[in-house]
Amino acid sequence: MKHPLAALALYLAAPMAGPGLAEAQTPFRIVEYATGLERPWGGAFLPDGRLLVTERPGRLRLVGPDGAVSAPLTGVPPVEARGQGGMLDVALAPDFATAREIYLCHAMLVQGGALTRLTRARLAMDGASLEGAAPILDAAPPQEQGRNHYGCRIAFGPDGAMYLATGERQVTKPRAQRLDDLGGKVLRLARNGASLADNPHAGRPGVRAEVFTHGHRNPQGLAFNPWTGSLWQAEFGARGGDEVNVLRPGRNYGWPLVTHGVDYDGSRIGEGVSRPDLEAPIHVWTPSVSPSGIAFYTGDAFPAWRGSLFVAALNPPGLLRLTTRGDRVTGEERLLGDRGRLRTVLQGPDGFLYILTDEGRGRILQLRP
Ligand SMILES: [Ca+2]
Repeated sequence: MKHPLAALALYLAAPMAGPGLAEAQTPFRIVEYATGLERPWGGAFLPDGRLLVTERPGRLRLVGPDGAVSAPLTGVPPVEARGQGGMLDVALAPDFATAREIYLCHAMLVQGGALTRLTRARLAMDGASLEGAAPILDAAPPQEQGRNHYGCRIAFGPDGAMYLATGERQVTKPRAQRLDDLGGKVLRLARNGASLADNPHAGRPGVRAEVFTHGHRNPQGLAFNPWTGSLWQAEFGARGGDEVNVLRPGRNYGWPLVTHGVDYDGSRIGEGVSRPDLEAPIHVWTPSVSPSGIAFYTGDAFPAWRGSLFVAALNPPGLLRLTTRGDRVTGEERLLGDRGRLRTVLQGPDGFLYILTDEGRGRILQLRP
């Protein structure tokens, strides 16, 4: 599965612009950086430049700077790989260079059903295996029915805390509004998966103290804005109503009480699009784009893109570039509409963008000037 860059076709980008959408302003090339990955979902660059990437059926691999894909790592925990579940996100501890610690978010089958699980492990020095993989948090309660909406994105904050987005598991019972339930939330955690003493609901009886924000449907995008320090999040609505939110501690983001979308059969959900006591999204997509992973661009390779939030969209496929000012979205450009379903976007240490495609024969695309 070795793919030397020299042997790869280079494409001149000619993104199609839909009605009312801006043409691509910044020229870039698309390089097929790596291939042969089955439904890659999440990734993290190691300090040595290699990319640790998950495959949804339950694997982890390392992709070298030359695009060579390693054999699956050993010591990886089992996952529940049905429906939208599987091995989903991976993140490095902030002190990875010395601690070798990584975090995995994945679906897991336990007594009572399936849930979103956070697992901690160490990456062996040779990069071929995980050591000591152990679960540190289950987004309880598990659910017998359904294998969708796990959420499952991990982000570390400038405050040193670990944040985990969990889905509401697509049930009629509104889990997202229950504070004794870890589904449909963004959680704020210590490195061992425990809640932090200064969490917004700490010490409240009957409430899970891990909860940072609630009222989320299926959040798969989570990234700190490096300029404002705020935590940005993207989540799927039902039919329409996909959202970008700026998360404030203890706030309620509304699902399923308010949404800009409707149900898949066209029926109304909840009470309308907004309510004064519920947080409104800062950006909404109707019709849906199915936003998964997000990344702020801070690199030097594309100076015109600095300050943008990139969003990998599954359906219709594309890479969305949101221009921002402070904690606001000021514009949107749609790129890569013809490259298949896009699962997530990462900024590489070289300032290039790396995009994981959601395909059985999945690829990593590299955008470079
Ligand atoms: Ca909302």
